[in-house]
Amino acid sequence: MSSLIQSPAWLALQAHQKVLAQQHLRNLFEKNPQRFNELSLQFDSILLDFSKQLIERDTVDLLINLAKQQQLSDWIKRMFSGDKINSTEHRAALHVALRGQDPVTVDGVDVMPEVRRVLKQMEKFSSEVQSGARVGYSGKMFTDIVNIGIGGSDLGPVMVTEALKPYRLPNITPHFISNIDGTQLADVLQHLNPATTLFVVASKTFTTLETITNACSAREWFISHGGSEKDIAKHFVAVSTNRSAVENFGINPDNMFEFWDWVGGRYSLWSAIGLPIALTIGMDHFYELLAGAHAMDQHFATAPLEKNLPVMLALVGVWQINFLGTAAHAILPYDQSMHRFPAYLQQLEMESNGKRITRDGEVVDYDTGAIVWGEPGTNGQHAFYQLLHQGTHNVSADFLAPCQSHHLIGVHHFMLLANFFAQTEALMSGKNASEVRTELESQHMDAKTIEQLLPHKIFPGNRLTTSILFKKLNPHTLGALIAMYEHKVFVQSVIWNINPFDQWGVELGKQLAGKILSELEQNAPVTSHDSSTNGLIDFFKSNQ
Ligand code: G6Q
Repeated sequence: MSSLIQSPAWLALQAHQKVLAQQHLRNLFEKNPQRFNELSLQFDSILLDFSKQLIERDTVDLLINLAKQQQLSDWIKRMFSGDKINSTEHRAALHVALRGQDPVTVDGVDVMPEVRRVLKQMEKFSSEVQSGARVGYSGKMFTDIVNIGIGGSDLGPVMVTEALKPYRLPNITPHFISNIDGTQLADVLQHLNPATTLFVVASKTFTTLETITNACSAREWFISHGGSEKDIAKHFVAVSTNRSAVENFGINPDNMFEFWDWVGGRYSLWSAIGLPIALTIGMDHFYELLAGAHAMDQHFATAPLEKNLPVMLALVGVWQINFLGTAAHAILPYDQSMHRFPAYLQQLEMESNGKRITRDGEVVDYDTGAIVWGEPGTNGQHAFYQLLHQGTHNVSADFLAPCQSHHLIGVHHFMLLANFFAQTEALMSGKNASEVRTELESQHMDAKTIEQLLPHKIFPGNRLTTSILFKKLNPHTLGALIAMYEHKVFVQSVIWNINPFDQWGVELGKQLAGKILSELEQNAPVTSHDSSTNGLIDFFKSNQ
């Protein structure tokens, strides 16, 4: 058994769970009218309410003890000071420096002058594109930005440019090509004019198969649709840590925006990977996004653990996963513009904490990261909420919503939020047999039909949700929300003693396909794999 699950703080939580598991949230709310005040926190315009979790004040104290036992405060300091806490890759994890001001050193060198240099380069470039000082080969202004990247070099910019649509500048539209499936490339390019299209090839390594293949195909399309070799310098820029690979690809290094190995892919939207964001919403708004994240960083680094939003969000998650057996976690934004937020957090959480080996190289004997998925409300209500209300699996959920909408159309926003509040209340309280019976009797239903329907209409309740409300989805608030989740993931990794900053599972995928690609190109039947893989490859080849 690991020292974690034998530790005093862990055992105390296990004992506490046995008592609390007998309780129903509905009774906890009835017993304590102060529950919301005691179990919710605010920072800036963000309210975090975890009173609809199966938690009491004692639970918070016990979870804080666990965080202290795992030396959380030291780990936070280590991350902020540029320690190489990504131990398997011997790297710092310094995304906080990208939105910070204070000097931070890696290998004895202050990284901040470089951070500021690239921000200035992005500022100059994006303002030149937006003002028309930098134009395409025909002298016309750029109207379309195509970001070619995948995973961490795609999901952040996609999510942010969608979420901040109300802040988009007129006459510039972002597009994203990530999948190796040529369908996406064809779909995006068919509507574009090469003379007014700017390509951003975004890859930390500049070796990722999907991105390099898509970038080569985009270059061919550009040349075959009116551009020439010499125009490539005007229309293709790169964001990468790998200068020589960028040059080999044929992009002028003057058109390269650099970042550094201490920026993890899924933590990189704050770096030059955010260039499509700056091009789309303007650098001022990009700076506001950074400022929002920085404000959350400061809060995370300085607030007491029990008043700290990322810490409490993380500890509630640990409580759900390790003590209440809840493996699945839904992200449910009641804001259509946040429709890619669940996908973004899916990568952040599952790639960071989907680990089974501790920092000491041992196999864990407790659960780690949750299975994360989600859809915007109210769409999800008409799809998968059924399982949340009446299914057999334990599922927890974060509900997120802005108090103010950017689109004041009739009663839409009130109806949206009415659904948010109704769902979280219903998931918490459920509907018992006597309530269902009263409801059916009021519909003048006969006794036999009532008895038949009754079990189907009962809702057990006690379903765990956290509500996150914020004033308005602007760049500052979005920055703070993203940073809150980044730090949540980090806190959980500290509790579980795992490294959240590597991703060997992703690296495996990058190696495997290369070998099979050459087999697909040969005619002979394949025999080098298991019978299923051989059979599938041969079926594919015989159907070409
Ligand atoms: C993120 C992951 C992964 C990565 C992509 C793209 O943290 O490492 O999603 O971002 O595989 O990698 P490149 O940016 O190197 O092309």
